[in-house]
Amino acid sequence: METKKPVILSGITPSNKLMIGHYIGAIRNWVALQNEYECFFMVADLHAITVRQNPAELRRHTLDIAAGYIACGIDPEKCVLFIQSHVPEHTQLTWALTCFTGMGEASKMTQYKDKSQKNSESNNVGIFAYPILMAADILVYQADLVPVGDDQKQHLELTRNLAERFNFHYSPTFTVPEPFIPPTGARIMSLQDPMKKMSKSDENEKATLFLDDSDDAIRSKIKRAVTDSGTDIRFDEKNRPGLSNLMTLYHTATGRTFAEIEKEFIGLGYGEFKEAVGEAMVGLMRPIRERFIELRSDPTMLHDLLAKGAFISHITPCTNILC
Ligand code: ATP
Ligand code: LTN
Repeated sequence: METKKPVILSGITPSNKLMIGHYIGAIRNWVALQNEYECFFMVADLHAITVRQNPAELRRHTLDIAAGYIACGIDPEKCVLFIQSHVPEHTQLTWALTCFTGMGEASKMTQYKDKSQKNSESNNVGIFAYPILMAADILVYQADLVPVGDDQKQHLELTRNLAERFNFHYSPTFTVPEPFIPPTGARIMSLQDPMKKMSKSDENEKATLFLDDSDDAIRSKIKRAVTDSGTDIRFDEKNRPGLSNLMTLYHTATGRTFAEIEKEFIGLGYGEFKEAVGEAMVGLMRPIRERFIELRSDPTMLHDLLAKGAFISHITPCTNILC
């Protein structure tokens, strides 16, 4: 008898284009795990509408992200790719879980506190309920593993608590999922302020390496990246966060360890190091960009693939939980 593979669910919010933090913190780990797991990767468009969206732009970013997943190495023959809003079970389960979430525990979410403080005028209940929708995304598929960057750790903890609470009050219903947070690259920092996480929504374009940046833009952003005033190349996240962030990028692109990188640049300065990082990133990102452009030129193919994914996703909770 064929044994059932464990399940992965993850997703990215289409509030802008994909950037290198998504690749390193999330997608490259999805790619590495796609053979051993039954994988569901969604574009989390319902999460994006917690802030006002231009509909045409949201549609464009949604397809961009789906094409980006494939360009980064997700195989649509092996994984189910879909758009969150196309599968109504996510919002149905959200309501049940909302009734299981304490006001106190939802108010404690740091991302909610940050976002509601930043945009106090456009604050809405969706920003508050966002982690409950995320819990429903995961629990509705009985996901065993959720590969995310380190900023999502607290949301995963809430998901686990909700699953355990539900199971305790009723009957064992939900799989309690484990987070998968990579040992390196779980938090890629801004190129302009290494104390801040790199974000797709940063007002300063130079702070973020977008996956569709040209070779010259990549080189220029790395060259202008803010570093400290040291001279030698040494990994020290606490005291030299800017340099250490660039070393993490270089490590991802070349596979070299931090010790090997330090050795490679003995006697050389930041100028030579940044040049090497720029070239390594061009080498990593150019094939992704080229594949992305190719995929994006065929929106019908993407729509068909996502419709098929939504259908499979829609019947999965029925067989797992609801029936
Ligand atoms: P938003 O601000 O629009 O809510 P976000 O950037 O916080 O978005 P997503 O874009 O949905 O969140 O993030 C998708 C995935 O990428 C998550 O797993 C997240 O942890 C990861 N991720 C986002 N930014 C980084 C980063 N700078 N470094 C590593 N991983 C990241
Ligand atoms: N909130 C996540 C995106 C997201 C997600 C999910 C990630 C929405 N639903 C389910 C993993 C599992 C974020 O990174 N901002």
